[in-house]
Formats: sequence, C-alpha cells, structure tokens
Amino acid sequence: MRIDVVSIFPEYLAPLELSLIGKARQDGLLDLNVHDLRDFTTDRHRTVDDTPYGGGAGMVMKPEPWAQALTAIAEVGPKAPGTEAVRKPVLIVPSPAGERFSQAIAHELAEEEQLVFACGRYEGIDERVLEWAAEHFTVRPMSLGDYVLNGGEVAVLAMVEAVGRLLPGVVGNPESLVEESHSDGLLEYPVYTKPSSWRDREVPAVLLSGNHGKIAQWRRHEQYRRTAERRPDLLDVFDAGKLPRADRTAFGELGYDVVDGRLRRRPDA
Ligand code: 6GU
Repeated sequence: MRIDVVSIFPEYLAPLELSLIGKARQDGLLDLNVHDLRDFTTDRHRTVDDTPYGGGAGMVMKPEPWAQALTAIAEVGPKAPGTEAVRKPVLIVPSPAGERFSQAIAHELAEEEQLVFACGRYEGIDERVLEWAAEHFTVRPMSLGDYVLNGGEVAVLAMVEAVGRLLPGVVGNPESLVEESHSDGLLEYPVYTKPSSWRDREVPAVLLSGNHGKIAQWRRHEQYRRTAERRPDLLDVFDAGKLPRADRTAFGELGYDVVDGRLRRRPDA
C-alpha cells in the first residue's frame, strides 16, 4: 500500500517511523510519504491560509496549494509507469465534521492501493478543494470522534496505525487481530499474566484450569459484561440470533433479553 500525508507540520508525523509502522516501512510493506504543503506554494511567504469569506473567526486554507499538492501525488500513484491505476486513490480529510472512523472503515481502507491524507489546520480547507478532488480521488472526510483537535495530524497518526496494522505481514501473529476489541463488535475480555497472586489479588481460577472450553466461555461472558457496562450502544447492533443457551443466560443476568435476534434491555433492569 502507498500512503501520502500532506501537512504544514510534517514533523508531526515523525512517530510513523517507529514501532510496527516504522518496521512495515523498512520491510517495504508500506510506502509512506509525508509532504510539506508549503512546498506547493509559489509566493515568497509560502502562504497557505487566508481570511474566511462571510467573516468569522480564524483562517481558512487556500485552495491552490492543495490542488498543486494533490495533483502531484495523484500522478505518482502506487502503480508501475505505463500501467493504468485500476482504482482512484482515497483522499481522507480528517475533520471533526467527517464520518466517524471505525474498525470497519479501517478494514475497508486496508484493501486500497493508495491513501492520501490531507491535514487541515485553522478552520479547515476551502470546500471547493474537496469538490474538485472528487474527479481524481474517492473523497472521505473522516472524524475520530466527537471532540475537536487543532489539526488533522494526530488523527492521521491514529488512522494510519489502525489501517497499517491490518496490512498483510505487519502484525507478526495475525491471530492477535482476531481476538481484540471491535473485531466482533464487542470490547475485549480482561487479560492477566504471572504471578497468579499479586498484592492479594488472584487471577480468575478458570484461567488456571486448563479447560479451554470453559476459558473461552468465560472470556466471551466477560466481553458481554464489559460491553454492557462501558459501551451499551454496541449491544444495540449486536447479532444475538445464534447465541448458545449459556450466552443468553449470561445476557439475562446482565439485564438483557433476546428479541428477534437483537438484545433488548429489560425496563426493570
Ligand atoms: Cl479527524 N480532526 C480534527 N481536527 N479534530 C477531530 C478529528 C479530526 N476527529 C475528532 N476531532
């Protein structure tokens, strides 16, 4: 996969040289390039922003530097010279006004040939850039959640890590991608390591039992308990249609009935 990031603070993306993502780049699994938006300006002051039409606080990013940067990036692309790119690159525009990023979207993006991240600062990028860019890119404004960051760079660190770790060969043991939070629409179960007794706190006995069926069931029920407590919204869309009897009972104890394959919180619970 090829990833291009455009920012006025390219140094902000330095952590992408570390750890799993840095290793993936070294191993040639990920071709990641960071560009300085100011390199695509033509004036002496390398201006990237101006005052908003209609008035109001803050500054808006000028369209032309973005068009220059995105044109240069779209032309290189992930393909060898002379071959036609089969898919438009995806242009991800980090913004609190975007679609909510999720594990499902990370999986979608991991299938693409080229991702381009356009980091806005100030009040955002002139809207016409996004309209124009739709000719060359699949444009996806994307938000991490309902809070405001100063710019897209931190969000790009999060999204590149979430997508990068799904690429083949990046995570050493692909099984660790299966049993983790959000892989099955639930939060992960709690984990423990040695010593089995620590400051008068014991590891749950079932984990020391060697009974793998029992352990799997206990972990699943812990996922249900944790999700009900911390993220009950996830249970609204959980497919409870094919749950074994013991799992329905576990949900029953958490105050949920199964109705038409969906969990429904009992009013008295
Ligand atoms: Cl993707 N960008 C900015 N600037 N703020 C955010 C965000 C993104 N996601 C949540 N807040």
